[in-house]
Amino acid sequence: MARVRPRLVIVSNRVPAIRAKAALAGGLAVALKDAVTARDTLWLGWSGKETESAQAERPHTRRTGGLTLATIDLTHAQYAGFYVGFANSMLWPLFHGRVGQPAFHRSDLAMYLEVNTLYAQALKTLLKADDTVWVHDYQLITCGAALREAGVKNRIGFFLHIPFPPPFLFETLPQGEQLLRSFAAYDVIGVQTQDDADNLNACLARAHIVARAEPFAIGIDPDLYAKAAAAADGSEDQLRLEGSLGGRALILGVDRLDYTKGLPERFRGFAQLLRRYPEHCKHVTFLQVAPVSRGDVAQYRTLKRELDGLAGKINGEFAEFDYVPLRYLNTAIARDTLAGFYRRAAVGLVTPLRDGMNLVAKEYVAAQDARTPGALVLSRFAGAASAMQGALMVNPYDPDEIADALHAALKLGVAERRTRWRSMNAAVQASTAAIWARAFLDRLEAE
Ligand code: ADQ
Repeated sequence: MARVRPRLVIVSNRVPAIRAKAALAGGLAVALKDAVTARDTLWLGWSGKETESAQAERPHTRRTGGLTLATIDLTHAQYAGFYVGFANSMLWPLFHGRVGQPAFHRSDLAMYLEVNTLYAQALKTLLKADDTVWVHDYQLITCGAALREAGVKNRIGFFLHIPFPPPFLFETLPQGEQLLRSFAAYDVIGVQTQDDADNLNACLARAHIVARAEPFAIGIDPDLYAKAAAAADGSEDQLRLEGSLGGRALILGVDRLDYTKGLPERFRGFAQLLRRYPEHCKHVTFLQVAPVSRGDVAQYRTLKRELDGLAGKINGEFAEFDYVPLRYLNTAIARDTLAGFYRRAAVGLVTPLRDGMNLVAKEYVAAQDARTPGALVLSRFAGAASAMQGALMVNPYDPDEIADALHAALKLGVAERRTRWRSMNAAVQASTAAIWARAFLDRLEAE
């Protein structure tokens, strides 16, 4: 008989949005959908609201079906120091290996620790003795240690969605040992890849901490994408896209506007394609969808200005009165529409300078038509790269390499595209979101 699982408690920076009919929306929510719907779940996160005083002692709760959402508010100072400061101006660039970019302030670290403790205190007021607790991502590394300090004895797991840097980089983090020590609070530590596990374990070993990280590669729900992509055929958006392309091949990029995603490098690579392989001019359109994210962090605003300039420059150089080579949008696109766009694209272009996994690469593969699949050009620095043997792999720092790969991708015959796609699709199917969540929770709840 199947074991009755204890309640699942998820802690992440934000709680998921609930759409109509209690469907979960958002990346992490989609990844955890199976786990959340299969059992009673409590999910704690920040409400998105800034208040005069923090109210961790009294999280707001809201129940929809078997899911309870609990939220806490943060003060403006907490949001600025914890989220904008330490999490996104220090840990995010450092963990992605952006040498020179991280900005450290002791006051931000203090606020990070304070807010992690706040999450722990809020959770403690709601926690039952046999709950399984799963903490997510770089914003909440020390939450487990704060829970232990508050006397919590439950099983607690942690999953890091972004890469973990090698020791020589991690050691540049002032007081980094404090962060390392807090990993010891967790019963299971999950990271995306073996390289991340090796890096974190090397740091832990150097600091004489016994905890060990293991890889659990996150994935998507491929059936969802395949169905949405097939259903998009003939939809109004699809027809509009088709009409606007006028039979041209489509190269598609989809990312949050983030300096880890290699967007200027990608734009330069596309420009090199048009420069070095002029036969593609007027025959190819590059659509880059990049909604603004973390607009309150200075580096993101700088990046946006750079991309605005580059997009104008490229179109200025290569456009004709009836042809615009680069279409650059700062809006998000609904998932079902996006799935149809992936399917229409001859090339999916994914060029992060470093990425924990990169779900866009997997979504692109899942959305293809098996008879006429497109090709994927993928950075070797995405966590997804090791399993994607069928992709055309690039080092995104070299625009000429991107140009060569785009040229090769546009020239591939259908037989070779099918062979490459079959191997990539097998990888996407072998490592889905549901498999990821089950593997992690089985490990955490193993007796
Ligand atoms: P992200 O850095 O956000 O995730 P990614 O894995 O690519 O990167 O996921 C982005 C998600 O947002 C995808 O599901 C994508 O479809 C969606 N998205 C992006 N741009 C969009 C747009 N313009 N319109 C609509 N949807 C859009 C972090 C880590 C990754 C890791 C994931 C999951 O940085 O490395 O893969 O978490 O662990």
